[in-house]
Amino acid sequence: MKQQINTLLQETLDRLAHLEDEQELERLRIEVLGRKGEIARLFKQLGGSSAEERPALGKLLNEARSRLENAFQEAKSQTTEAAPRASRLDITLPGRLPHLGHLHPITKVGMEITEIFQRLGFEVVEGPDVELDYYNFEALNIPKDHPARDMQDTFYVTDNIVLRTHTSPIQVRVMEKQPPPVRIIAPGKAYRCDSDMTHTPMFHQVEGLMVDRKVSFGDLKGVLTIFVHQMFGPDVDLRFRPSFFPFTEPSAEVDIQCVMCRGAGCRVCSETGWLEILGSGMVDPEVFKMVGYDPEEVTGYAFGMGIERIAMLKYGINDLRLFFDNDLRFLEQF
Ligand code: 2U9
Repeated sequence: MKQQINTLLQETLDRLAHLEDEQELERLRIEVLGRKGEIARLFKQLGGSSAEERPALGKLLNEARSRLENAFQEAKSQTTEAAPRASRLDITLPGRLPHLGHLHPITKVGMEITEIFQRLGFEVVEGPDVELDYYNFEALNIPKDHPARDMQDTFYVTDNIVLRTHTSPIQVRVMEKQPPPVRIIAPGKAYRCDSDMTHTPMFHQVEGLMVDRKVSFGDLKGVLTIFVHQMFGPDVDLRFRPSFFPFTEPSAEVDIQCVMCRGAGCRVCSETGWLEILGSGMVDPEVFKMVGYDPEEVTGYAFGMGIERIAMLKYGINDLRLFFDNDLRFLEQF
């Protein structure tokens, strides 16, 4: 009987090592460890052995049973772990392509604007988003009681530090550092405490500045006309409409023919046929005095535009919030 126990143990372990699947494993378990299996049969047989032999044989049989139980347990855990993984893997499937991103439409339009001016000889300059009150307001001829300084419009960090409300302080810093001539383009973020359908607390601007002897309003009109034609197409009409800014005199806003109705009048242009795209003007002599330039010697023009607005008009987007939602269904169209 001892021989039978050892043979059963050895043969079963051997068969376990060569099993194909979980069903075969279960069949073998029932055959060996089941209620009417080989081990049960040997326990029955134990009753027929002599009283001297029985304790040793019983011990041997118990050990064989627990070794087999462990071996079956081990084999089962291996097949359940391995099988689903193997059946899930189809090596003939094509691989997944990595998702390629691209620049944000605001970044792209900002680059497109600055590149047009770079081709006209303007140099790109950047500056800090957190600014001194002096560079953001004082040096730009915006006095202490000017409405643009209202707590409602400006994010104050301290009494004399603000989040810049426009990128104009960049131009002030450049003029303070270098003598004329100056021909620069200043792109960047601007911040205003304003949030509704058409305003976000952070938005993007591109501003330009040209200073030299004998720079005229005619030069400003020429450069902005080239810009509009390169940005919106050579057939798009534009007009200069008188306006006011504390840092330019005279000042003008530029309108383009409505991109939706081509000037016929529609809801987008409030039936006027025109859309405002930027502000501009001749640099106020007071601004030149602040940076140490002689307004009798030099003149200059400046302009500024919101990138979100230009992007909305160029691509016919009617909701500003789309730029900030990060919804890939929108972003993937650019
Ligand atoms: C210096 C001198 C003059 C920059 C200018 C505007 C007109 C203008 C607005 C357009 C839409 C801001 O984004 S917006 O809300 N900008 O209308 N900006 S002239 O003039 C300067 C700048 C710097 C030293």
